[in-house]
Amino acid sequence: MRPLSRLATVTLGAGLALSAPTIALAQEEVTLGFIVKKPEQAWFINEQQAATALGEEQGFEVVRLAGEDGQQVLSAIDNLHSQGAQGFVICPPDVRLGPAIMNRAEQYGMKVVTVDDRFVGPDGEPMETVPHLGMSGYKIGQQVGEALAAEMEARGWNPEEVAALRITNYELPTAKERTDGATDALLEAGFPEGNIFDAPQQNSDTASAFSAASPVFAKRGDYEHWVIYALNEESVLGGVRASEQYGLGAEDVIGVGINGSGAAFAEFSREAPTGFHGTVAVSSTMHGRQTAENLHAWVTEGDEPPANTVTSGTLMTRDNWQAVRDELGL
Ligand code: FCA
Repeated sequence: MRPLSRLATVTLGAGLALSAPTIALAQEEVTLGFIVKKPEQAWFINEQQAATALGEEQGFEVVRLAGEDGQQVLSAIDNLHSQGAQGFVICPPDVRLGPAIMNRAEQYGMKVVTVDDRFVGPDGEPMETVPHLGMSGYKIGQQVGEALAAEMEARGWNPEEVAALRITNYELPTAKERTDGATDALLEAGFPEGNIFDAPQQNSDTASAFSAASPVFAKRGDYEHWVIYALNEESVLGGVRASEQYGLGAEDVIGVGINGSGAAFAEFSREAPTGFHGTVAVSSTMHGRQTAENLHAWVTEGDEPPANTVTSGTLMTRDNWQAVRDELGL
């Protein structure tokens, strides 16, 4: 039952009309939106599919939408309203859109849950009133740094002669937490701070990372060995592709990403190894399913989800990726 038809008009004989509430909310059809910033990326495809699958099991509808910029997000919310949706899960294209998104959602009486990227309020702080589920960014970043240090050691590299390409995205708090965690773990393992070079990316995808990384390799041609890290594996792949353009081979590069999605599986499936050594995998299936479940319980039973849920990761490499994928239900 859609909100517009919630008040059914009952016609009584000679032109008399009565409006009466028809069906109670619990029996109503539930429609939830799932809006993502990068609908073409495997991570987000999987989240949306997992939410849809849960809806099929539990009898509610999930409308999957793209929100690649502020305008598209607001239109997506309007669209959801016209479909009678009671709420949506969102990974916003820019966390500072939080107040505008909440404003629109509240006009329609919709409930909102964020996934992956948490809204930031006008004061620059996370919007604590919007329930969130996302990675434990700093810890997962540390796992990346530890994996890089371990592989450098396994290859017998002298850290003094190794450069680190740190692809950054400081606009996005979870991204900063992740690269900070990786940096701290590298420093802890004795990596020289002066050998870390920044490549600020404009976005969170492979193309923006490639553009950011290329000039760094061009300028630092004196290093033969590189480690590469970023907020996600798509960006690390951009860095690895850029390193290949500068003639660096798989044996000269150690890239470790984050996510454990189709982008990493495709890389691990290549016949010859590349500089993409591994990725810290997190269950996008769980992120999609859990946020949809939380929102559904909120809409139907009034159970407000926890303010902030953080998830953990497992290192996935060419050697174990299929086993980790199965374990995480990916
Ligand atoms: C951010 C990144 C995604 C994924 C997600 C959990 O949104 O852009 O790649 O890592 O966090």
